[in-house]
Amino acid sequence: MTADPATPLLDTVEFPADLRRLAPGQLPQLAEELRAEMIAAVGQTGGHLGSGLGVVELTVAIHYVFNTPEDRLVWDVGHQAYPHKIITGRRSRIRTLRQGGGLSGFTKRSESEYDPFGAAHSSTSISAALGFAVANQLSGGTGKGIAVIGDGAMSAGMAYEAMNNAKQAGNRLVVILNDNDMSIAPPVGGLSAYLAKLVSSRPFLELRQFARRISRRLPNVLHRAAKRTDEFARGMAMGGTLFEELGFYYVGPVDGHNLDHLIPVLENVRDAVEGPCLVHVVTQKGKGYAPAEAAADKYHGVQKFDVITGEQVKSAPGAPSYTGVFAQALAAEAARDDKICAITAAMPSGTGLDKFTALYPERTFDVGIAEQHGVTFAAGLAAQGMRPFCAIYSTFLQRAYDQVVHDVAIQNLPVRFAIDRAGLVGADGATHAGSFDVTYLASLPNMVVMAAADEAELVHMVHTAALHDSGPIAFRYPRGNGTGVPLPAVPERLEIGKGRIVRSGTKVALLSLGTRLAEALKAADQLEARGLSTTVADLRFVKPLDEELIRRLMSTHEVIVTIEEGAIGGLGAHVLTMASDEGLTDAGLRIRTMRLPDLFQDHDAPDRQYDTAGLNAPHIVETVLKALRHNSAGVEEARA
Ligand SMILES: Cc1ncc(C[n+]2csc(CCOP(=O)(O)OP(=O)(O)O)c2C)c(N)n1
Repeated sequence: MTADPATPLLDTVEFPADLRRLAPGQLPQLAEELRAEMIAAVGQTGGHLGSGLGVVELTVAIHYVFNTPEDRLVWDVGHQAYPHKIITGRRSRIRTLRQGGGLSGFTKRSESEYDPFGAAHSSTSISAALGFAVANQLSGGTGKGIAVIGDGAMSAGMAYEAMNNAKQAGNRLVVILNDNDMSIAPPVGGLSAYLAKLVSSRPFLELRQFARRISRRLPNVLHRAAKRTDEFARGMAMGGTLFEELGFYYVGPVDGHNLDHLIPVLENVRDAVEGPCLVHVVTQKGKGYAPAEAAADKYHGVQKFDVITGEQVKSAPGAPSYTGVFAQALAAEAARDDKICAITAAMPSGTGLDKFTALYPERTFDVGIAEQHGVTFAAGLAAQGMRPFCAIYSTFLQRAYDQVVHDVAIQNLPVRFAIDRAGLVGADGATHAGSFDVTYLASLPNMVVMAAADEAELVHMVHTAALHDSGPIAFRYPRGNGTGVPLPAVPERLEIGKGRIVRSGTKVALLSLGTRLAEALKAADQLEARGLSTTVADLRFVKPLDEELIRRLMSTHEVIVTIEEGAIGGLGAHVLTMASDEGLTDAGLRIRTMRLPDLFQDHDAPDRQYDTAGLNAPHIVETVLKALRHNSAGVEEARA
């Protein structure tokens, strides 16, 4: 295709079919335009930057060579898929990324047929691509399953579980290992050292070398002996790769920014390889944008930024973040107790543990993207007398649920769970929301579950957890900044299972768990203004529940409303169960529960998310008025 030199090539490419009409020689220019478009868009929206920049050429090459969407392309995590979105019909909406009603920051099935599988949690791509490949095999479809997985994501056990089963897919499965030698932070562990060795011990693969190897792989009886000799020789020379041992044909390393190498290698993988194939592509995170190249970890995810300077928009100085307060409080505990140690699953900066590592490197463990291992590792540490804090986001702890139940709770081991990003998470959307931790933890025998109402409470909870040796204990706190309350100079040890009255009244009792307390207090002001005397309690614990306090409030108030930032099955369920077990509802007590709605809430601005969820002060007032059968003017209606 010859384009008008004045027209950017990217303007001629709305879908991969347009891309495939270009000559190979035009692809580098297209890649540069795609990179510039992505930088400009993320400058306006914020979001994931470094990972997408690193796969611009790879994105172009995959769509050029493979027959997407019939070939099912699965991006692991999906945070690197912005260039993919731009050339799969979504360029006109790319500046809506992560905004309410706009494009998701990850792949999403409902967005495009080019996103055959949604993601955001890592290391699922090989399993999903294998599913596509095998389904096609069974139904006679011709499409392949293609997984693009990063070296960080490759540290999770699930990737190996999938590879262990891959043989059945034959050559319908292609795994592209995108090795940029970075997770969000520098990668950890034996696998990353192994990949580095592979890359340094072999020259980048070019078509010529690949073709030589492929010819030896052809299924020709005459070549079998030679093939065996070749494999033997390769094994002797550089060791059979781990991936070969798992049944993959290993190709690489390939320079992931050189389209002259990438395209022919992928074409050969598409056409000539017999079994499942793993292409090891080496890329640079942040490629082509100097500030991101210079600090790949800082530009993994960004705020809006100035494209010329790379400077990110700073949020107004305000209260410290919950994450920062947690890290500081934990460091203070570790200073007085050398048994305290901390575990993160590849999120040292996200959990604040980077600061802890700086002080106590020998007591911090980054286990890689391996939440399951992290939890059982903590259980082992606890069983041997250490006091481990597992700092894992609510959403990622879901992956380690069996370990929480089987390895920690059943054995009643004192593992401390610091659960960050509990509740709604704004632009990261449904996949990252911490909606379920109270439900899945407070149903477990032995488990203590707390929720911090503000950052001062968080400090008390870290202290309480540090001193709690009799079994597992968890505390949850949200994304973002605290309320600005002063932090305690000396942390308090909270009495397990005891809440506190924050404001006393006589008619309505609002039972709050966690940071909706501020809205409950606002609602109490508005109810008082209507002449409805309101008590506000911060329960602090959902398990064990402060039954004595709740019983007292139930016997002295007309309406009880529970408020929490979690799904059904949390505080509301525990309070209702207690009330009905004790027959407290028999006398006509009105109990209402306010919680997250029964839906996966899309990405949006946090305040709008709370409005959608119905968890702001006006919703609380409305709920109370309805329960009292008042009309909106506050006048009591006749009871039915
Ligand atoms: C189960 C799970 N744990 C943690 C994360 C948070 N996370 C998002 S991207 C990422 C790093 C991924 O590294 P890699 O696969 O190498 O991709 P890159 O960003 O380097 O392209 C992590 C830890 C996640 N998405 N899923």
